[in-house]
Amino acid sequence: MSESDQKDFNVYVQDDIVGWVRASTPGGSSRGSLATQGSGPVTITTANGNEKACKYDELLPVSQKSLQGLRDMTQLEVLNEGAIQENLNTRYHKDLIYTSVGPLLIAVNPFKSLPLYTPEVMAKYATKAMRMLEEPHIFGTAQYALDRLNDTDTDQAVLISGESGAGKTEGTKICLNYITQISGEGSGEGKRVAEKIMASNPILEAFGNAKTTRNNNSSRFGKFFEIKFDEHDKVLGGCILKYLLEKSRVVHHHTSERTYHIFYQLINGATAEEKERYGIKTQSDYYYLGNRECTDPDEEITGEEFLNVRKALGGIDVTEDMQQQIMKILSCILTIGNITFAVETADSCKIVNEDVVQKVATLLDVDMTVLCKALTERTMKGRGSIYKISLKKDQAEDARDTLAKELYGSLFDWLVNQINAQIDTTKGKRTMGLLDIFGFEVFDENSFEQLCINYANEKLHQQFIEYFFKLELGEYKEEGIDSKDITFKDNTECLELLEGKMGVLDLLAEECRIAAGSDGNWLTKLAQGRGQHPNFNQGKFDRDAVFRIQHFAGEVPYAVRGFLEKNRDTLYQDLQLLLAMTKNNFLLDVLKAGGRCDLEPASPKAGKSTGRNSSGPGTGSGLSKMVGAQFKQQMQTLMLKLSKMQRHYIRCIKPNSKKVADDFDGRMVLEQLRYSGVLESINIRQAGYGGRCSYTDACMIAIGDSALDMTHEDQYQYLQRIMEELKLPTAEYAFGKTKVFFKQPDGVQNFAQSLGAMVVRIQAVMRGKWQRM
Ligand code: AD9
Ligand code: MG
Repeated sequence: MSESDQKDFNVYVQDDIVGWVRASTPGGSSRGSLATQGSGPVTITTANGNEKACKYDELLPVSQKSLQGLRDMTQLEVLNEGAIQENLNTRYHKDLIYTSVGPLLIAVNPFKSLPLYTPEVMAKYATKAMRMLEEPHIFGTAQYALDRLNDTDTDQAVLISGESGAGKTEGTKICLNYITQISGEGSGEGKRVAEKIMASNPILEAFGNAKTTRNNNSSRFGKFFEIKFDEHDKVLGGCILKYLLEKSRVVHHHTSERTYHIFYQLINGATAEEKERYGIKTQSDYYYLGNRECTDPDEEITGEEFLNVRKALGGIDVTEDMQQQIMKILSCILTIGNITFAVETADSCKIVNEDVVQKVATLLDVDMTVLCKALTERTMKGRGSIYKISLKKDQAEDARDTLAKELYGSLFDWLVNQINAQIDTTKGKRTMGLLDIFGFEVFDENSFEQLCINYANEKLHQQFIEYFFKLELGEYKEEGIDSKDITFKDNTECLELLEGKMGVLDLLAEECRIAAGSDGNWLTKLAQGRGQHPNFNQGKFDRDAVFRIQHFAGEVPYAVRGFLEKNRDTLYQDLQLLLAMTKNNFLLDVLKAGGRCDLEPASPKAGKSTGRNSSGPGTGSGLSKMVGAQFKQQMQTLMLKLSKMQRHYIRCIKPNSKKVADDFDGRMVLEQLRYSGVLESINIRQAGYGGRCSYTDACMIAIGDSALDMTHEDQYQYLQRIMEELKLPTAEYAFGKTKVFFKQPDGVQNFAQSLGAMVVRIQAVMRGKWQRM
């Protein structure tokens, strides 16, 4: 490789290939040849003959090895975003969807079925020696975590992240399947639990997933699956923690999206008798299903899917009787959506279709008159008195939708509890966690849900940074290795803005406690208190007010409208009391699971009363859970848990937005690599030392067990002489206090292999020359 204009341009030239145009230039990055020379603007001719204008300093050196598609990208001779994208691209087109970057696994969604998960492949990764030689694989990561569980007695966590449709849930299932197959057999109990854990998947997907524009099977909640092992490393039990189910989808979805799969499964799969019993109609009869027939063949749901879900429910001991009750609740939710209201006076409304309300009352097993009142009136508490106000049409519609969302949210919680009751154990000795949680999101319009999701991603990113960077630097420091040039981007400032004292979430909770609180007032306070924060950008202050937050993955504009209501998640007392009146014990159990069984009048749960909130329409008669505060608490608990675990990261990448096979959109991939911190982790690995081992281990490789008899000083002397003999450039290695560090040592998983290669050289040296040393 010749180098040209190195001094000025830092661009490699081989033949006519000069480098990369950065992805930020229109069209994304691509290999190209230089059409014009110069220090300023130049023209690049790309492989497909197109010409691109760019600046010389926008060019990046090309990697020749990236065209080979290396398994571990830390071995690329040039590590930059172009090389990484090309390496992934090369592998993707060979159906090699897994690639490592040191300890990190990147998984590119193939959007097609590959023979990668057969029992034969599984068996290969279950053997340590074999695994080292195999291609990177999610089984490899799962097995490595299992090995660490055995060897170190430390709880392990596999953290799977990526944007919607990138393959997190599929990846989680593949991991779960592997773990339960490898560690689930043996005792009868282990097998039983493993089966139940696997049965939970179709249930969670039916009730928690829906078709969105980005993913036909999008999970609308986050989950952390904990698998517990006994002292023989066999699966003993487990537990699912769920985060933020998107309840609003029950009552509203975009026309090109759908609500939860279970509703369509019910309609297509219930028997004629069940349909008759619970008044189940067809898709076009329900407002919550968009009042439309299924026209897209992709969307067709067969009755068989419902049978599968029912079978899975049976697998976690949801009896036939309970299943009937679940169908009744689902039918009730759909029927609730069909209740309509008409304006009566400026301040009141009336129910248009009482026959529908009657059906709902029957399905809920409550009194029809009480139901009508709960939908059209609200009980308020004033200074010492209780009175009723009429609801306007839109308020009544809100009350109706809240009822539906509440029932569905509680049903989902009940199902999770039911799964947990079947698999939970107090006996587990060690734990392996699997996290499948929403990736960073930015839409045209971003609301409270995106704020929570992006906050969760900031928390995870912080741990990721800590794991990769702070540990890395910490080790250099401990070993006395110079690391002054190694820097990394930290996101503590953004987190401080979001979760810190009087930060975004604090101020939101504060505003929600005020009866006259409003989205606009919250924004004003936010701008007053946090206007100077480097990650806060004040946007518009009009009706569609927005503010912007600079997240680690980019700036996101949030539209403030609806934040307070979503954060309060209030179930008004009238509706609570109505539900409490049901004669249906199963429904009562479900409501309890949803945490709405506290029927003391008007006692906001999370939002401790400030005395200001007892009379207004905002929170006056509701049970407020303060979603944001709860989520913050959940995240903090999760992070604490994860911080005590050894973590393994899998970054899922969506190769194109069309959701099709064999289509690699380089620009989209790069964006995700940047969001997920992969580029940063590569930078630090390249800047530092990729591999290391203790003096003792290094000596043992060379002379076997007799190394154990050597003093530390002798080991150091010995290794120094070997390095000299091998004529390794001094920039290639460094001696720490207890370890020797290698600049290009191939990442942790290939470490042993590369040492093996070194041994051959060391032994050759020793055979010939050691005597003379
Ligand atoms: V979301 O945030 O829940 O919307 P996920 O979970 O990241 O998203 P999911 O796992 O559901 O994405 O994957 C989306 C689709 O990609 C799946 O339905 C499959 O059709 C496809 N997929 C994902 N991973 C694989 C795989 N390893 N092999 C084949 C896959 N297809
Ligand atoms: Mg998912």
